[in-house]
Amino acid sequence: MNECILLIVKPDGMVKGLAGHVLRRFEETDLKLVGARLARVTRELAATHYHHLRDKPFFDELIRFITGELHGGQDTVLAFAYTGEDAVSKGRAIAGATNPEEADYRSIRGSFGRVTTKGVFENVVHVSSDAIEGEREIKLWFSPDQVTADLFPAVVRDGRRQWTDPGGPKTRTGPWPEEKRPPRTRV
Ligand code: IDP
Ligand code: MG
Repeated sequence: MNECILLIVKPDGMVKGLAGHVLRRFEETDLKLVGARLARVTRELAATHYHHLRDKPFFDELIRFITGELHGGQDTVLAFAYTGEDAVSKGRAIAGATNPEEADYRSIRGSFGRVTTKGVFENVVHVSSDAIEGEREIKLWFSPDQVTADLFPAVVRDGRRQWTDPGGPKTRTGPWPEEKRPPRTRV
């Protein structure tokens, strides 16, 4: 099945100089790179991205991690959009299991991740967990003009191209928060 995924080199991967390694591993697949950007991770973007984990005890620490607070203020990450056959399973295999201690030692997380004493999994990369999340996340991190393929429907609104449905399909873990939707303007 053709799928889209978001890959992020998280702040720990950025400060450890692993961006090139991560990109190399993905270059070895047949997935097509359709978007790349250096993104600043604000608390709002982080909370929206990890919306499904908002009730977890480690949520605050996770937000501090992904915004770079735990890595010397590394507030930028590299974000990539890929598309291709079985992109989710291919990408997740390269990344490894969420918990670096349980990840295959040949995977990126198994090789370079760690569990901190505060219990955060510093696991170097993010890879979308399924195609629905892949769509939601790519729409969150990229505008239609920042990807080189027509991945999802887009419209011109307020003079610029935007995703027709910014949130994408609702996730299985809860509804898209209503307050995060940009207000619809009448033409
Ligand atoms: P995934 O990144 O493998 O898709 P998710 O469950 O979506 O895993 O969790 C997002 C991120 O939250 C993980 O990559 C990891 O950094 C962190 N995380 C998830 N579960 C735990 C946990 O039980 N303890 C600490 N950190 C966690
Ligand atoms: Mg996930």
